Amino acid sequence: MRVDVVTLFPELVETLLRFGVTGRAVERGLLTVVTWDPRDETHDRRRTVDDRPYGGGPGMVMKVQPLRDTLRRARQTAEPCGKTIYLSPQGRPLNQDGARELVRAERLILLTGRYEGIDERLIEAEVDEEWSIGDYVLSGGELAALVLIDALTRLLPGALNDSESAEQDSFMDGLLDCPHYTRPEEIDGRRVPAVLLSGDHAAIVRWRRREALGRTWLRRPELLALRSLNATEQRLLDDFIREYQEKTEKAGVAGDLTEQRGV
Ligand code: 9D3
Repeated sequence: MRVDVVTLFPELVETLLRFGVTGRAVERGLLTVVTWDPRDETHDRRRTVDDRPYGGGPGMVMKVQPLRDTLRRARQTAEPCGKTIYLSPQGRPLNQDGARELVRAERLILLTGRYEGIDERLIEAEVDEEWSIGDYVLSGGELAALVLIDALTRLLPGALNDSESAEQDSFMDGLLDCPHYTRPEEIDGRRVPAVLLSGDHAAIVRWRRREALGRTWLRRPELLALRSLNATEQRLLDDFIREYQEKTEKAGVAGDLTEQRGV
């Protein structure tokens, strides 16, 4: 997969991608990232990349001409030119399903903004899709582009090693992870759950699934609503909930326990 990133901070993007899974994917030839700096497409002595907003007010808008010329140049360098994606708070919120959709592309061009953003007509004319990475305020689109590239890279065949891709076990898709433990067996009186020391592999698998379901129910109930549970999972979750309610001394109520949380 080839990703072109249009950014005022090309080094920021390049540096972070040198490490970890993304760095290895680049080494393995699975991922190519090319950066484009709109400042290189300016023609004035000051290399101006921002301009004042029509209507007034504080903040600047990215200057149109350097961005437009940069996009055109990026598209000319390789086939296919791919979709142009603008990272912005107004975009479609990225999640794992979205990442799975986007990774199917052979090539993407990511447009990142600074200041207050880019001219709306540039979005209309040059942008195919607008994506956000969540509802919080960043200082620019570069970190969002890096987050997106990282999520996509993990989905490229061959990017993860065997130990890393075990987590891709589709069974746990859409759920939070179970708790993890390593040595020693006891820390300040806190013991590793006995089942993990039992050597009973089937019991361990059941416990992990139960914990994943239970933690999702407790912390992110809306994720459970997006995912149907099979009979085994429903039983494990009911199990977790019953135990949780005993622990918290809340009386159990008859009926489907899952419905009590409105999911
Ligand atoms: C404080 C400025 N805000 C005025 C109400 C608007 C604003 C402009 C530009 C807020 C953030 C940004 C820069 N953000 C991005 O470029 C961005 C982003 C984000 O801030 N949050 C989540 N996803 C993304 S993708 C790109």
